[in-house]
Amino acid sequence: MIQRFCFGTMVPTDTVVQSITPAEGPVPLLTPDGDGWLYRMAPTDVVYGLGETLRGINKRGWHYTSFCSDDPNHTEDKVSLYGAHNFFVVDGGQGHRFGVFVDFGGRVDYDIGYTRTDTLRFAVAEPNYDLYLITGETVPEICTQFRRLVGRSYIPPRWAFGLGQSRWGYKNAEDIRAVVRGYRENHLPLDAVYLDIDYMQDYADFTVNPQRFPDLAALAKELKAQGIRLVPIIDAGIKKDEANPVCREGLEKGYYCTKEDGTPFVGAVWPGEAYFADFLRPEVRRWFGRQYKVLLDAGVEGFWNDMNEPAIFYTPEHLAQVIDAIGSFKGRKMDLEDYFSFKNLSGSLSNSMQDYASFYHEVKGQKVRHDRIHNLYGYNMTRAASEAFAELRPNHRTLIFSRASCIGAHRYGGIWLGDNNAWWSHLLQNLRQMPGVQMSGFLFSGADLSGFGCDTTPDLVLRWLEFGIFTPLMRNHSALGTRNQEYYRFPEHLDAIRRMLRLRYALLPYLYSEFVKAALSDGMYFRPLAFDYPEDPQASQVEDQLLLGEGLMVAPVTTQNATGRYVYLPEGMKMLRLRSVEDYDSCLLPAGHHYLPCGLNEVLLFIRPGHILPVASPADCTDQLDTEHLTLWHYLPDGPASYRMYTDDGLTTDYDRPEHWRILQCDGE
Ligand code: MIG
Repeated sequence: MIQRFCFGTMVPTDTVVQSITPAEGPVPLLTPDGDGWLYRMAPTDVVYGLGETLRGINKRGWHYTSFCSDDPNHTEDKVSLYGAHNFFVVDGGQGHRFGVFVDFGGRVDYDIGYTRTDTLRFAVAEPNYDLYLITGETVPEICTQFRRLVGRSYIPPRWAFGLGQSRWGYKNAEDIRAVVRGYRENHLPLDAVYLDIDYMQDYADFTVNPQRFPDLAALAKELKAQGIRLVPIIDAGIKKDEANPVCREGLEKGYYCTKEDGTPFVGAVWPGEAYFADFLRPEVRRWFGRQYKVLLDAGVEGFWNDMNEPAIFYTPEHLAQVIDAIGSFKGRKMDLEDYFSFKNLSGSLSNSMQDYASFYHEVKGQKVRHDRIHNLYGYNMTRAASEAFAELRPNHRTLIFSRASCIGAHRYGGIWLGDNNAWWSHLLQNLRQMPGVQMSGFLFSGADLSGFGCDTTPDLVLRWLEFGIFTPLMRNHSALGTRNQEYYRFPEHLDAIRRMLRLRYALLPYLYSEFVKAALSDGMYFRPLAFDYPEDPQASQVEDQLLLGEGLMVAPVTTQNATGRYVYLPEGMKMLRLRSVEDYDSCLLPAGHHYLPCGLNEVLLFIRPGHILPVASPADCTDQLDTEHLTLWHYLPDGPASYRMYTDDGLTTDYDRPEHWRILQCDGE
């Protein structure tokens, strides 16, 4: 059951798609407490959700803030990342399970047993929001009710499930060709190469640098012939340059966010001083979205939207203040206090609350200050692109995923988890972040494999890949200046890497089917163990394994130098220890704890009883995948069963046609 409680007059978020009559009277389960709500947790209560946040699958024991933030240092002390996902579920066992969704575009703070171990408290920045309380028998059922409330998740084209190679630093067409050669010459599968900001002319959106990429359309065509797509980045800020027709049109039509005095707001990002389109207005979304056409016309079929929290390096006003303040230290004798405030001055420039409170949007005719709807910005940038794709290429899927997001954006695109580091702890963090983002509807998601920042190591590349082959978005991406980490750069592990990549492609019939099932049924592709084994108290303790689709469990090794790991099995399963799709050993394991050896070139995969896994022959790209001739892996202790497999052209949007489903029978022999 879903109950809706309305407070004040909220700025519309367009997140909820069902109309629910507001309930009267007190909110059950929660106690009002000033600007927020309290819930007293029992010692065994587990809290799931809050989307893209750090720390555990169980969110207890820390505090979190929903306020989309560009912070490239994902350390344990941080409270916000790029997404703002205000949905969580309290699992207090049978009869004590409920979900909460705060429908609000501004800041929300959560204290989940941080101040007091037994107390959950959340507070909303202003008294204008809708609160949804969802009760149900099981956690998955509560999550599904929530997802119905907010609408069906985005489904990307099938090729987006292939490997993508990215790096901030590919400068020109030759760099891109070299990457493709590196993959193809080494017989490594690949479906996409990403273009980071250097493809643009002076970092201006919707331009292509003619020296570096003299003929993007020809390049796209040349790569497509090898089964590879180009995926360019689009940044939120529009370069301030009146010679640029896009910039000029936005100015003429008054499409940019404005300052108090009504003039366009300017903030500096990669293109230098930039304007920020007011994506909350439908006509602005339509205008911005249509700009993607110039790249679509060049044969591009996918995009990633960046810097849309929005990230702002500085504003001219704030910069002038800081320069003045720094200047005031000249000739003065500094005491320590002065020294520290001096030192902090330049650091205070980026992504500052002062700047976020200095510009305005127009929402349904009303002037609204940015910080009140901050979390809707990236959401509506992605929506702009997605709405335009639907118009420009009707019935066609275009890949789009974003850095900033808010629930609602899950209908329009996927997300990636932003600037992680090449740290073992971030491999584990990647796993732990998946259930939260999936609960919020972002099924198409994944982290930068091998790590974005810092120099990676060959063993981390391989171990991260051994988890990455299961994530819907599988993209290797790295920052400027870090060690090169394309999969062909590690001769020592080339064979193992090739086998792992080929394994991903072989598993695609299952991975793609389970993804589409999750999208069409408002379910989850990745789930914590306790979602399916609610009666097992051990299951909720597991923070380093996930259920994948209906029939599998994954348990990656996330520790450097480990040659195996402990795995918890809530029930007996068949374990596959895979070196490749052709080379593996398997055994039946009873429920309980097991220490399982797993060499650097191996991955552990568990088939749940009664389940079947269709496996294809590996291919060099998704377009070449043969989904007709399949091998069925299975664990059928109770006799024959069948698998419902989803296949379609991978490109059009009529997902609901019954002929897309095939029933694969298996007698268990
Ligand atoms: O300020 O475009 O998260 O993936 O490579 C950094 C350069 C801007 C941040 C993104 C990252 C991307 C980088 N961008």
